[in-house]
Amino acid sequence: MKIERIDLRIVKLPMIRSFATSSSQKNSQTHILIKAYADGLVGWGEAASPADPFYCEETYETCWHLLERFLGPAVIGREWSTIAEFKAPYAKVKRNNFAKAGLEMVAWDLLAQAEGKPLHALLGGTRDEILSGVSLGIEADIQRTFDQIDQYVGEGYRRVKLKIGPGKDVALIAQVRERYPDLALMADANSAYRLSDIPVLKELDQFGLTMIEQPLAHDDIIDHARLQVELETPICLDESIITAEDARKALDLGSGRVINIKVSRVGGLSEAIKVHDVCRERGVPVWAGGMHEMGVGRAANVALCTLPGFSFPGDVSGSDKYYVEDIVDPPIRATSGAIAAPTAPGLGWTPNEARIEAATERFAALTAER
Ligand code: OSB
Ligand code: MG
Repeated sequence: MKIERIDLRIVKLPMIRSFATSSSQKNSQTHILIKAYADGLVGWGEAASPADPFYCEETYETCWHLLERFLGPAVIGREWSTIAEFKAPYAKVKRNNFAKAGLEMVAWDLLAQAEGKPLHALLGGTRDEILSGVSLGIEADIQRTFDQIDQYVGEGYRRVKLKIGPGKDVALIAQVRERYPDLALMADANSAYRLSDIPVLKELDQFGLTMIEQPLAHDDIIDHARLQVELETPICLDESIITAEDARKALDLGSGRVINIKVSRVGGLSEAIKVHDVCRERGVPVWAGGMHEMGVGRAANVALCTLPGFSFPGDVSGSDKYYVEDIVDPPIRATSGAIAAPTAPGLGWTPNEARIEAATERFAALTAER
């Protein structure tokens, strides 16, 4: 297989509703869609970096720079037949994982199409449907949170994740738990607390949360281990886990009991599988996080969730949870809180080129001659 040309597009889509975390607020998403031409096939990928460097250090502008200047040129015109061979020419590029994840996704899509298999089959998936939850942003008014929970639980989603932060935590969770005593509920702090907040975090123990995601610093696994011994609620790590080695070290230290695996954060599906495998060897459950991916990136998330270690519902919801109109056909649908793994070769959903074109803010074609 040889990639002859790569089209990069910055694509902006309005969201169904604005989404706030302890670190950012958004009513649209701007991601990079990557389309590559190889051996008569066309593969797609998505770099789902947020617009601002508040979740991690990347933005869509840094992803654009990496893809246009380094990652794209490194792979164009090179022969490869495995994902390891595809990645080798850019192995010396440090981090920039959202950009790498988007490019690697293209290679997986191409490989799956060449083999005539859906992506999940290529990854070693063992389920034909995946369990789906929803992640809800911080709202100014509790009624808006209740309305969303009513809607999504009514649609069958299997668990609800609420964003929390200092001052928007114990009282919020208490009200939600009182109204929904049996709901599978968890909280995500996006690294908003410090060890000195242990008293507040311990108060959350009374609400039977399935887990609390990334309470402490984005780059920490030491303090999380100190916190975990103080809490009954399992800690789930998100921002702190960038590689499978990070996962191994965190589990050795006892920094958490669950890991959220994001394809973007770890630099692609191949590293995501490694994180899954490290956790599975130790009997540690994982689930797939999301970055409000458009249909291309979410198709990759769906494929990942078919692996056997994905025992909790993920933040991989239907297209209509995120976007007025997604860029794939048909839209990704969750029915009774489950998304069926597709049977078509490759990513399994078809990018709608007219809709993508209409939402494109910047375009560049990379070829060997450039
Ligand atoms: O921390 O998991 C997170 C969205 C943007 C940035 C960080 C996070 C999130 C989500 C949304 O929680 C997950 C999704 O539904 O895609
Ligand atoms: Mg998170």
